[in-house]
Amino acid sequence: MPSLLAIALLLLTTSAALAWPEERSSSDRPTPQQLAWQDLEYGMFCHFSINTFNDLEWSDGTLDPKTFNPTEFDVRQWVSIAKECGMKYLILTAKHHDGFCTWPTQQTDYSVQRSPWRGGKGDVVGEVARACHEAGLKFGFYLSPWDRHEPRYADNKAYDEYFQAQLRELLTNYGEVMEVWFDGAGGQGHVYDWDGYYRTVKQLQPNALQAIAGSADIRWVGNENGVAPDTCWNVLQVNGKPYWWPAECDVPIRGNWFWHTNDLHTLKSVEQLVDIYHQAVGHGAGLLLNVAPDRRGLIPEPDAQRLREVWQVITNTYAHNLLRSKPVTASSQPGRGHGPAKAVDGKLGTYWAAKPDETDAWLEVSLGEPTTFDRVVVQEWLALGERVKGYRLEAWDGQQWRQVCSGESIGHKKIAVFEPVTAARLRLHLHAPQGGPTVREFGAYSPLSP
Ligand code: FUL
Repeated sequence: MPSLLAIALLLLTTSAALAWPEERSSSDRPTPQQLAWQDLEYGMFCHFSINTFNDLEWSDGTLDPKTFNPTEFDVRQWVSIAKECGMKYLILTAKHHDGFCTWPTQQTDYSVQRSPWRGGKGDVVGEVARACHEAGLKFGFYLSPWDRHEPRYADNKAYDEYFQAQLRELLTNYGEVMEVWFDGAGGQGHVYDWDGYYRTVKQLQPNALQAIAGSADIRWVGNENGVAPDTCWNVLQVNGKPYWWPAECDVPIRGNWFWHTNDLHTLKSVEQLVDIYHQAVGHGAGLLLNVAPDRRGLIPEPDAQRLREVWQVITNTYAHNLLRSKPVTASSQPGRGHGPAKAVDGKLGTYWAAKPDETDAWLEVSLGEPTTFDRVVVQEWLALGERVKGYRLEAWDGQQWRQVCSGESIGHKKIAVFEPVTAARLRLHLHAPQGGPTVREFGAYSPLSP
C-alpha cells in the first residue's frame, strides 16, 4: 500500500471517528462484547474475490464475473488451518472496492450468481460462515463501503439504501456475526451514513462489533504493517468524552491482500511474523493476519506451513511461565479473594487487585533460584478498566534492584522483550492514578533454545 494511501486511510478513519454514532454511550470500561473480542487476540483475514482470478489488488468494477471460478473450493481447509494455527476468528471479504459480491445478493447481479462456479448457485459467505460456526471459530465479514461498480454510488442517499440492504442480507442470513469490517479506503468525497450503518449492525446483531471505518467498537491501528505502538491505550477521548475503543492490526502474510500468481517470494518469514505478533498482541491490540486463498479456493501450502511454524514458535515460547505458582508478595493484600497469588495462578478468570487508593503498587515474585528470562507478559483485569498508566520491572541482582524495562500501557496484554536477565526475584511496579492497579496474569519466560 503506497504511503500516501495509508495517510489517506488514516485521515478517513480519523474523520469517521468524529462522526461518532449517537448510540454509543461514553464509558471508560469495555462492553462484554469488546472484552470477549480482546481475548480472541488473533484472527485470519481472507481476501478472496474476483481479484483473485485476475491478478489484481484493486479492480474497477468491470471485471467479468465469469472469471470467478475456483476449482477445488473448500473453506473447511481455511477454517481448519486457522484453528490449528491459533486463530480464533475469521473475516472474509464479502465485497471489495470493485463491488463484486461473494454471496448471492438480491441487490445486484455483479456477484457469484453470474459466475460459472457451482452453476451460479454458490455462496462463499454462506460456506465460510457455516464452516466457522461448525468449527467454533468466530465469523465476521469485510464489506467495502467504496463501490466502483454500483452506479448508485454517485448518489449518496440511493447508495446508502443499497449498502444498507446488503448489510441486512449479511446480518440476517448467516447466523452469528462477530465483527463487521468496514474499510475506510477510497471513495473520497462520498458521504456515508455511518450512524445508520451502526444502527443496523446493532439492531440485527446486538453482539456484533463494528470495526475500522465509521466504527465505534474496534479501531484501526493506523497502519497495515501489523504494528501497534508500544503505548496503545484502550480508552480514547472522542469529542471530549472517554470511549473504550481497542485497536486491531491488519497485515497480509505476503506483500498483497489478494492471491497473485507470482508473489510467493513476498511471504513473510517466521521471524517477521513472530515480530508482528509481539508488536500487535504484545502491545495490547488484536492481530488480523491476512492469508489469501488461491484460484483453487484453497490456502496455499507454503502459507499454511508458515502459519503452523509461527504458531509453534509462539506456543513454545509461552508454554512455561517461570512465575507460575511461585511465592508472591505485594504492596497490599486486599483480602477480597484477589490476593497477589492470583496474578501467577495461570487462570485467566482471576486477578490480583491492589487497594483502590494505591496509586503506586508492586508485586514481587521469588523464583527460588537464579533463573534466566528475556521477556515478561502482563495482563490487566480489563473489566475494571485500564488502570495502569505506567509500569517498571526490576530484577534483584543479589545486591540491589536493577531496572529491566519500563513502559506506559499494559491493557489486555503487554509482552516486554529484553536482553536475557538472570535473577531469583522479580518486582513489577505499577502506577495507577485511579482505582488501584489489577493484574490478571504475570509471567516471565526464558529465551527459546535455538
Ligand atoms: C485496504 C484496501 O484498499 C486493501 O485492498 C485491503 O482490503 C485492506 C485490508 O484495506 O484499505
